[in-house]
Amino acid sequence: MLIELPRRTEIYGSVKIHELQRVLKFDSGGFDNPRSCDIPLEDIKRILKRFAIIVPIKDESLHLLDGVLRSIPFDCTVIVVSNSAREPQDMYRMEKDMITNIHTLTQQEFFIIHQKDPEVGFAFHNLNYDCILDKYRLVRDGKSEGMIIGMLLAKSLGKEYIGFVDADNYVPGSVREYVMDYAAGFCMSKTPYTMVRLHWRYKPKVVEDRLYFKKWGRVSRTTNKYLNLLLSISTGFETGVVITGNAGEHALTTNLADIMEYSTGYSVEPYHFVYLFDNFGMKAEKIIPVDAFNVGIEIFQIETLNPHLHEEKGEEHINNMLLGSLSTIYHSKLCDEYVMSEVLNDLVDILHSWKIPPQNTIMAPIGGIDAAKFADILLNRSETFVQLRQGSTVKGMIEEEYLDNNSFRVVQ
Ligand SMILES: Nc1nc2c(ncn2[C@@H]2O[C@H](COP(=O)(O)OP(=O)(O)O)[C@@H](O)[C@H]2O)c(=O)[nH]1
Ligand SMILES: [Mg+2]
Repeated sequence: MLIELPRRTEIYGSVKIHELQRVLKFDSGGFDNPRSCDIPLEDIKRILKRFAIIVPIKDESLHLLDGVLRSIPFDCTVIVVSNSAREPQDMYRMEKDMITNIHTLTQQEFFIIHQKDPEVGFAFHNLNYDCILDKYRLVRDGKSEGMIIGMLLAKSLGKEYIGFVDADNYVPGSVREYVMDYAAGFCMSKTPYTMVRLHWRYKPKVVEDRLYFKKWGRVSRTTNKYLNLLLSISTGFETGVVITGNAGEHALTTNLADIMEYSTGYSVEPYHFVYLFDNFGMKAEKIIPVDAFNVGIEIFQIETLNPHLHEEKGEEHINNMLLGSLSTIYHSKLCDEYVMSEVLNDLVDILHSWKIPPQNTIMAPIGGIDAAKFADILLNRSETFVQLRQGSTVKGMIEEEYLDNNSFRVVQ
């Protein structure tokens, strides 16, 4: 892959944010030049083998999920975390059957789990991670909550890289690109604490019967503006370096995943920045973990060659995302009175009875959770956990199931 080198890098405390890098060619010829970096396919492949791709899903079309799953490179392990309805129609069972079929045909490694499985809640409680649970000791609704389940499973498999792709993508080829772009970012990084965030070249919309290749949405434009403002007021130098504040499509090293905190639902992505600014920036108060402080954290922002075409979820969804995103800004340690009043202006139509944006629930780092034990509890107790491994039997597999279903086990 041929990818542009970043023109500039902003350094904020221990956090390095690289400016946008464009993908120049998917397949390159091995010709380096001073403005770009040529990453051989073998290097990308080496990353893919140590990579888990998590697909969070809630009530999406099976057609879209099918395209997404079939386009994730074979070498990656895929972990689907579903919060789809179980009644009146059991959407989860349909997802599971479809994935099992893909596995049977391709032998790619898949793991599937349902977010509301009581045993997932039990496992978190058992491992002292109650911050993800509701009052019934079930995992709360929310994309971020699903992502954490997936990350623990990835860790239990010893994966070094964890990436996310949404299930509602209309263009399977773009999903393949996202994963390759993540891997390219990891090839360029110089620290074990790395995050790669994608920026769409275009997000096409239908406007008056024509496709309009839009570049920015309302939420991303606003979130980026404020994340840059936090940096600008903190350093005294204006910047526009952040362009991926709401990047649902992102990946990170397991080392970094272990030390991050996670904000609930859709606020998870902008909070990555806020958390890193607050805890690893120039005004950080506590110096833990020391290693990440010393070696530094790198953030790559890569512009995809493919456009991003996904389900439109409507105005209420957009407003919720905006509220969740700007709440992370409002409650950041870096936010001063000027930024607060600007945020309140932007949220004036959305705040309803609240005077200030309600603080998002923040979940603690997952580094302290015993991921092997988490997976073990699911393996032994969960009804929804399915492991579909490459051509091998798995622990406790029932012989008839193996013969009938060609190497998969439904733990029931
Ligand atoms: N596991 C899980 N996935 C979710 C949840 N809510 C949304 N998702 C999935 O997260 C992905 C992104 O959500 P989407 O609504 O498309 O948000 P947007 O693309 O950022 O506007 C999609 O694949 C959703 O199906 C949830 O509560 N749990
Ligand atoms: Mg979407």
